[in-house]
Amino acid sequence: MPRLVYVLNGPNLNLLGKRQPDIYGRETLADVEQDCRALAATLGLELRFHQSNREYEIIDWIHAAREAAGAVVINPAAFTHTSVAILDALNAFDGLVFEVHISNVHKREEFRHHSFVSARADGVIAGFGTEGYQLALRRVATLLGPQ
Ligand code: DHK
Repeated sequence: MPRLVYVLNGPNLNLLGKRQPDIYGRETLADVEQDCRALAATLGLELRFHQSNREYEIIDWIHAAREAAGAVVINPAAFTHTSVAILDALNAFDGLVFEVHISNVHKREEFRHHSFVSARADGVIAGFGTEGYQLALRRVATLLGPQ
């Protein structure tokens, strides 16, 4: 399987580090990307790292991953709880899918307890802060095997 991984981030994550830092922490998305790229280099993974507030862009990136990537690591943010369209796109992708939430969504409002994406995900990480992205990348590397 290709060692290319799409790391996709949904709405409002562009404000990471500034919005509700008590819940999401003080690291920015640029910090997360930097940490992911440093780790990916040690794991022999190539990354495409994206964020959008628009559902269709996330769907288009998942479609692009179909042809090229071995895994998608996705924090769909609020689309987690609403988007059948992102679930359908992920169902059209044959590689590994890991769902990441920075916060522990199960400890929060009830509307955050349901995820459409979990029906497709090979694993779900919630409540590990931004470290969750790195845990997901480590799992991808484990499952893809040595370079
Ligand atoms: C991020 C969001 O923006 C919320 O809409 C989700 C998720 C939780 C997170 O914890 O990363 O409910």
